[in-house]
Amino acid sequence: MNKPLHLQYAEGLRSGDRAMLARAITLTESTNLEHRILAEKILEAVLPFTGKAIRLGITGVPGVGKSTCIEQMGLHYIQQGKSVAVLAIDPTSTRTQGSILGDKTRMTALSANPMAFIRPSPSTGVLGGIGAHTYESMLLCEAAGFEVICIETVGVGQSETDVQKLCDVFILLMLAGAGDELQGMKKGIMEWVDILVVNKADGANITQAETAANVYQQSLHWFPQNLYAWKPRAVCASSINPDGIFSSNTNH
Ligand SMILES: Nc1nc2c(ncn2[C@@H]2O[C@H](COP(=O)(O)OP(=O)(O)OP(=O)(O)O)[C@@H](O)[C@H]2O)c(=O)[nH]1
Ligand SMILES: [Mg+2]
Repeated sequence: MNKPLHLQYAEGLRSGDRAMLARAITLTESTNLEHRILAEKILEAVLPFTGKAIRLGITGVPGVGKSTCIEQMGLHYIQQGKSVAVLAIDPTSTRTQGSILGDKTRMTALSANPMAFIRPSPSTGVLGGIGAHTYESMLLCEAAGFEVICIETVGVGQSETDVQKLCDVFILLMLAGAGDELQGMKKGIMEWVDILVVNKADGANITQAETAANVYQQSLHWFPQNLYAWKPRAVCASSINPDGIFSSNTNH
């Protein structure tokens, strides 16, 4: 007799079957009741195998360099022998439109790497909102053995509030000299930040970026330490440069 479908999925996931993982994520995003029931059964079956990944939330306004930064970080982790899953939440619209293709193509090196899995997700039309299905997708990736999970969101909506709760480390990308302090971000986002990155600190931008990082570091002092006594930090980075994220001049 065939195994129940949810156990077939669970086994497929555990054996690292990417197509099965992608299909399971699609089930969690579905508004169809049967799909949802199947998704819940799959999640229940794989739950003991979740919770071991490093969970990173990366946010910032469109174009700040989130995908580029994730690609560099992802490749860095892969070099250290860790597998990386990226869940990119597309704020623009449903699956057929928006920047989904852009995200995929921007992370070309990462998406071509067998140690990586990149999954763009819609932020609208999903049952339970972004928090619910992103959390479930993250658990599925963990069950499939991914050791680092990066969640990319645009820092302007409700999704960040949810995403930062799901993550071990919440990273906010900013640009130097882009005018308004928080660049159209949701108010209060600074309270959740673990690492504030002034990105694009390269070329003629370096000095300005360093000044901005200092200013942000000052303002971060005003926020209370989190539960783990981690002091939020503001650093500079250049995501287009492979050494621009982990080099010593970023103090990171
Ligand atoms: N000079 C410079 N350019 C960068 C850096 N990081 C990203 N870029 C460029 O900025 C543009 C946008 O980068 P993305 O990584 O796609 O930005 P994003 O925040 O993911 O954008 P959305 O997904 O549309 O919100 C691209 O042309 C990148 O090459 C950086 O550190 N320095
Ligand atoms: Mg992006």
